[in-house]
Amino acid sequence: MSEVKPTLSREDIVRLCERVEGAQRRACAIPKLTDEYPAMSIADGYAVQSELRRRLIAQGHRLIGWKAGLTSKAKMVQMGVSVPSIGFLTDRMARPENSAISTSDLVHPRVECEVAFVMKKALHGPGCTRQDVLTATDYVLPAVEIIDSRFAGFKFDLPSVVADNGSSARFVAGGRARYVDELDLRTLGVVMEKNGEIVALGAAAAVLGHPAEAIAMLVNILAELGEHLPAGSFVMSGGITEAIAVKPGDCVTARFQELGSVSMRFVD
Ligand code: OOG
Ligand code: MG
Repeated sequence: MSEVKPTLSREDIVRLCERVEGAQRRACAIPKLTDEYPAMSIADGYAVQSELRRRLIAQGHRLIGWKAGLTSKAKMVQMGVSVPSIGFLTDRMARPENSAISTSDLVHPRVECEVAFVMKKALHGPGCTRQDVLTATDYVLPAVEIIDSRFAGFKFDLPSVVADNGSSARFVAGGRARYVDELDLRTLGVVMEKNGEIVALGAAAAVLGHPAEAIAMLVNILAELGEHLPAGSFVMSGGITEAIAVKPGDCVTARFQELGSVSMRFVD
């Protein structure tokens, strides 16, 4: 994020936040925000996201962590956006392993495999490094994120997707938790299966060379927003492969080397 200060007025930020919040609640697609506000900046996107976070917390949602997004080449190519971003995660987005996940409250869900970090120490940017992240990490575990852009056709630009909280919708963490010093997080392989067929595969180095790099990036963006990463946070480092569309009836299993697997099925 180069420009920290929003360019839009407070009224416009609130208006855009209400639009995104309504689309999330009703699970209906809306045009990307830059159609009406072509000059909207990335900082404006984060101002809308921060307002959304404030409102959800005021409604009783609990902030449990953060996510990095657009951190792999596969994701950047798929979405046509070349800059990583961050979003927040709440307790209401979490789903248990092996559960049935409803799609009736989602627009056009997609799944992606991610390495999740659980922090034992707080991290503050700027200047946070991969090594700082590894030292502050309690353990890692495998996760599947279910993203759901609120924008028509799953098409957006960076300011719009940041305002939409990085398409965050649901996530499932599980498998086997491991300490980072027992693993090589670069060569860690992942295979995603849908209905028994392999639909995507990759290695975690696809995420900025090393997934801890994505967490460092996230901490440094948090610093620009005047925030930090508290101890105990659950943080997803970004999709390793492109995201895969799912519909009711689909069963998904993500198999991670060393970390076990995470499964779920999708229902109406
Ligand atoms: C934006 C969210 C990106 C990831 O892991 O890269 C993301 C999107 O693709 O809709 O969560
Ligand atoms: Mg993701």
